[in-house]
Amino acid sequence: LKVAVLGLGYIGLPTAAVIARTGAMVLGIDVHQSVVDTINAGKVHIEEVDLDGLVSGVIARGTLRASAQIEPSDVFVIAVPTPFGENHAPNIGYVLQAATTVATVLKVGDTVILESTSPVGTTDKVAELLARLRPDLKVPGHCIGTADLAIAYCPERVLPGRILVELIENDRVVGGITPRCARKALQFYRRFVRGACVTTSAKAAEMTKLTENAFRDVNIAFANELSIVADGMNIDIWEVIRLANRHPRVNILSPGPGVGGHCIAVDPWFLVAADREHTPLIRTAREVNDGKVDYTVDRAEALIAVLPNAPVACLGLAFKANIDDFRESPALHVAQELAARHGARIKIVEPYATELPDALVTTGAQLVDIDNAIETCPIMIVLVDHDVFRSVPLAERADKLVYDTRGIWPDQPARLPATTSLRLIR
Ligand code: SAJ
Repeated sequence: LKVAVLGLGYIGLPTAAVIARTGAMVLGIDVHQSVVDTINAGKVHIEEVDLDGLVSGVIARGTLRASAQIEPSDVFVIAVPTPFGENHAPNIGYVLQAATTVATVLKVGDTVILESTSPVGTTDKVAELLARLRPDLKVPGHCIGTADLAIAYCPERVLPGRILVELIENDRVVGGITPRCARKALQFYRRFVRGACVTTSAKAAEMTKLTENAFRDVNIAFANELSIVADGMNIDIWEVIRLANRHPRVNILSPGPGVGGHCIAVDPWFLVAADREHTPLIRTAREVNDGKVDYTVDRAEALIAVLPNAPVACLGLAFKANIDDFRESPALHVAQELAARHGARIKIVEPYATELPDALVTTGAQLVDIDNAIETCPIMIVLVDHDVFRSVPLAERADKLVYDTRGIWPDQPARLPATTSLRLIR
């Protein structure tokens, strides 16, 4: 079996490597020559647990190869970005560009699968485009009788940090332009997926993916909203959530400094863009989560003002715990804002960074390790729940003024500085 994977990013590269491990001959395509060269040298350009060993192994075995040029294959997997543009309108330009590339080498019997998170109807647009570019082929949905191709949508649902495990173990939803397309794509996923593979229509599969991430966003927004209400009433939100979650049918997620990453903070907008009138809840959730960043900055400011001139430790820049991904990170936004205002007073601790991102360098803020922060900073703002922060014992922080946006230190004594109207800060 020959497989081409278009887009060698956080999803495409692990997917290509996992397929190559099954013995299929995989060609990874990327428009960036530097990415192609890195992979062909057996190296990786992204951090993901165990990915480096897997990629160097399949490159050495010759089952994975990268190129900027498409070649004829049996299965094409499109895993390119779908960002949003103005007014949060989804941009499927990269998907259509990838489909145009695929069209140049398509032949009878091939399967084209879209994995990128996409607005509902995108797979239909891909089919339309292929029908237009290749009038010599019978394209499903655009022909009478048996089609020459199978076209399907199968969203990835892997969690960064667990991608290689989840690629194999998660259930997959396989949506075909026709039921026959879905069954053909299913055979492909059965090669490497141990979870259940369920077939449906392409449109239902597209909406399923958006629904999953919107579900999480709405639920995190609920937690974030509650945390602000609790702050106003001087109540420990973490205790309230722990207590409420003892109810057998309640499972509240964790508040934080906002929602980051390139999925949960983006995908709900695709649903809003599809039907603005009927999505007030999903839109509001997005606004609540985005607004939590500014709220966090304001609360951090109030704490910083208690000890003028004292060094302030900002713990974490990543968008979530135990990863080195800073894209769309609320922690990074908060740290940047505080550093812009307080310069060298701000010390950043980020075990997953070797140097500060550019926007922080110019502020005079410094990157330090956790030991240095504990020694020198009487104020600590927890922005990411990295394990290394979680394990700092009470003895090392009991006398600090702490704003713990992630609830990692439930034993932190509340301190109410007499000099301000500041409420309880944990
Ligand atoms: N977060 C909270 N509170 C929580 C959980 C998360 O504030 O209780 C924050 C995180 O700190 C982070 C953001 O939300 O800033 C998103 O993190 P996440 O771990 O919830 O999700 P992602 O973005 O790493 O991955 C999500 C996953 N989707 C779901 O869990 C429904 C993953 O399965 C998807 O494959 C991925 O999006 C994607 O690519 O769409």
